[in-house]
Amino acid sequence: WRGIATESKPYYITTPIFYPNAVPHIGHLYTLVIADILARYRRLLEPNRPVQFLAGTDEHGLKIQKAAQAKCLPTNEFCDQLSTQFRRLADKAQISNTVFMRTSDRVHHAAVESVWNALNAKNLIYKADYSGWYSITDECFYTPGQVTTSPIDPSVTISAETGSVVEWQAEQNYMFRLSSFRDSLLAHYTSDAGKKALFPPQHQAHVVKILTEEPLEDLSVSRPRSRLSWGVPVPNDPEHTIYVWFDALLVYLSGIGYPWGEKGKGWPVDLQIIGKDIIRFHAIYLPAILQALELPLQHRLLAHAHWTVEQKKMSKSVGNVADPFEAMDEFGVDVVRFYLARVGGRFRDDTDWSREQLEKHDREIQSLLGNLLLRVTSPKIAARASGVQHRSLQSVFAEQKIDGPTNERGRALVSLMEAMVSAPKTVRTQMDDLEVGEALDQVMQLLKTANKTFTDVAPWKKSTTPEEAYACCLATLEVLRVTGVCLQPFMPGVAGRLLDALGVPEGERTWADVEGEKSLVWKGTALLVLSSVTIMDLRFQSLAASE
Ligand code: ME8
Repeated sequence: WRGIATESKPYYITTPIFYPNAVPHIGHLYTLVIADILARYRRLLEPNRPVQFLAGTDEHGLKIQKAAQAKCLPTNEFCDQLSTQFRRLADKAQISNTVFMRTSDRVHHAAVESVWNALNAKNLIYKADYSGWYSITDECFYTPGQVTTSPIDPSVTISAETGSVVEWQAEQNYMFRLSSFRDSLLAHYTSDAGKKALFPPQHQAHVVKILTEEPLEDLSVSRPRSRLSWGVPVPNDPEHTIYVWFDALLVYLSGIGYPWGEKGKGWPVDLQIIGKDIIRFHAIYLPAILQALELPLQHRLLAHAHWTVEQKKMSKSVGNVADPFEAMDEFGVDVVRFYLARVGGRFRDDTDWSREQLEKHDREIQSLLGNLLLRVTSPKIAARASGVQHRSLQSVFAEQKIDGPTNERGRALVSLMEAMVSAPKTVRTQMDDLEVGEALDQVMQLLKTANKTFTDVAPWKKSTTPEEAYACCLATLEVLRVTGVCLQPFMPGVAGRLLDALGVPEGERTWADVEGEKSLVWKGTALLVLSSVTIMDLRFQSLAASE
């Protein structure tokens, strides 16, 4: 497929665009937070490379049309009201999206029309009689093999996969020649790059299975206007409206200015975050459309599992939802973000939303992070170490004031320093592998070690030498600086305040400031303290001086 140069293009990351048929719930916040963590991480890693981050609302289709009717509101007004709620959610949760796209926007309509015309010109769209089972909740047709009789009411037919009610419809539709792309999609997903395209890997195998075993039929991409009037009219045939998913998937193009002529401003997408419920649309339909347009495919797709309530998927249609605004008002934005990432960061299993767990995670931040900062900056501790001549950890160790190998306190400090020096690299590797939960685990583990070391070395005790107390404080402050930098993507507020308290300048909070040359380097039994630690040194000095 004709490529667009990807070097030095902005990093492009997206969330799904949500249906504004009801107010947002925790599931939507979760997807936004995961995408935001990865976007913020990318900015830390490559501070000079812009990140384009798209979120938005998917405003067309029968589901929205019906929801507006039920509220006796004009559809556009209904969408305005609810789209605002999704935007407010993103703002409140400190989501750093650079674009918030609504599919009702004229710019988006123009992009959809342009894609339609391009595919039509290639004879990839045709008109045909079509019949199938339509689900308004899922906004898609199912084949007879994909539906079953409802166990509750045998007169009702439901989707076997989602359980939503379906209705038989026979009509004239425009069809997209999806079937022609089966081989090229399969070739993509079995190529070296394509093998890594879906994460977690189980989805890769599943999509390959679908492409290998299921008949990939052409896709109905319009509905008669008599059934669906809320959407983009088919160019030159206003009696038909473009199918909501065909329209919605093109937001990833319209959101960065498609049609863009020769050079895209950021295409292809580097990373898309979606729920596992919409894999088929993103891993099969969108790549087929992109191949039809001769555009490069998305690089990676992260499909996460669901938040549940009593083991049932939290959903606007079911109404079993937890309110993200309430949670953030009560616990604070950072605590909710932390909980979503810590519990939901493995993406593989569904998780029940639990207030108790939220409280537990709130306490975890307090005890591991808040208390450590309080302990290390307490006047009593500062007084103990303040008599030590100001110098780097390296010299304290080098002068053998601390006996690393034989003294228990020395050993504890040495192993804390080792853990601290290796943590950023491990965290980076895990973030690059999209193992967000593992990465956060690693940071919390380092904080645990630091807390334990502080207790073991006990700088407040007379039996601990002033040199040991001094080294313990410096090492702890350095751990706080490193974890503060690493935690910025997860808890921008808490991490920012921590780094402020430590006196770390705004311009020294990138990944390069904690990993590599600028960070501490542990060599044998000597610690080479580079410029970044001097900041901690000075901070500690000024804390001690102010007592
Ligand atoms: O599907 N747990 O919109 P939607 C985790 N408009 N994530 C959840 C969730 C849950 N219980 N419930 C929803 C649509 N989500 C289409 C998308 S994209 C071109 C069009 C999240 O409002 C998750 O990301 O039903 C899921 O994929 C998305 O919200 C579905 O939102």
